Amino acid sequence: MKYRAFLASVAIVVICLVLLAACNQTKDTTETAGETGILLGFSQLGSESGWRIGNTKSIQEAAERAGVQLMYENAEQKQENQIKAIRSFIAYQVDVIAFAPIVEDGWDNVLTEAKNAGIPVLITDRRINTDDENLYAGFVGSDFEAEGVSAGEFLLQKMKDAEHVNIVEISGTIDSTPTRQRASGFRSMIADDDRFTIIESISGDFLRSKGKECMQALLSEHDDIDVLYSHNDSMTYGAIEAIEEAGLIPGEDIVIITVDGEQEAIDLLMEGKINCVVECTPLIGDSIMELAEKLAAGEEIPRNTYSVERTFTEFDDDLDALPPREY
Ligand code: GYE
Repeated sequence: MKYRAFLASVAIVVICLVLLAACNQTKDTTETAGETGILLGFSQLGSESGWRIGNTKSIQEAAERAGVQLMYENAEQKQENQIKAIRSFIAYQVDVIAFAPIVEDGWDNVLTEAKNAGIPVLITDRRINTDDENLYAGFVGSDFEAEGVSAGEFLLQKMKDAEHVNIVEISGTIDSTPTRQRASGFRSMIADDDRFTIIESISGDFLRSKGKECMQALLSEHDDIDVLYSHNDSMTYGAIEAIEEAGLIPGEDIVIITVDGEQEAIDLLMEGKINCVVECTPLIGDSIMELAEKLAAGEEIPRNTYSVERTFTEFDDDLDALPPREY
């Protein structure tokens, strides 16, 4: 009898210890991984533009709102840094990896490593080029082809009575999705109309300083530029400086089409220095968190989640009434 009582008390002590250990474990996970218990590794490609700064802010604020713990790495414009960051997320065994790929090629190896580690991957903002679509769960961001089409549509409307139109293009980062698709969408609208000629296209890498340098070079080579199509607002600000320094009037002597829709670009549109702003929103933080939560729960997500966007032009009569932009 005494022996049985002894065994019973040992069993009770063991059960108590197990329960205590379990409680502690739950507590640890909550403390280290935010309210939802989700740890998200996010590799941002850099901080090259106002758009990018807005994108980073949107992601950081959304993570906090959602109670998602964010491991954030900025790759300073280098693909190798993004690959390193993704490898560190894998080593850390995060629940979900998200990243904005600077260029399209060269991701297969690191994404295979993530897949082998059983970590789902969400591609944000730009796209990747891969033969194995199973290397990532889905994409969230903008439709850059549609943005290029909108830029072309505006030009057709603006130039409906023109006889001939010489266009220069300042494109974004070479081999990146927005550069490729903003160029092709735009061309698809004007290709069949031989009044339009793209006399030169050069890359300004989405940077304001390079936008200025590119425009200076373009103005020194051509004295017959009618239109500037610039792939982002930052480069456009630089180009406007160059145009003004050359004694020309932006928006009048040279029609300007830009992409992103930062507050500064909308202000310049209202001042008449820009003629068309194609919106591309960086405010995708909440969507990223929603999708990451689903992936962490083992749920399927849509292959593509696109932002809803519009185009602002000099023909609009609601520009004064627009709410302040958040980027
Ligand atoms: O247009 C530009 C930024 O990938 C859509 O990158 C993004 C682009 C955006 O530097 O301003």
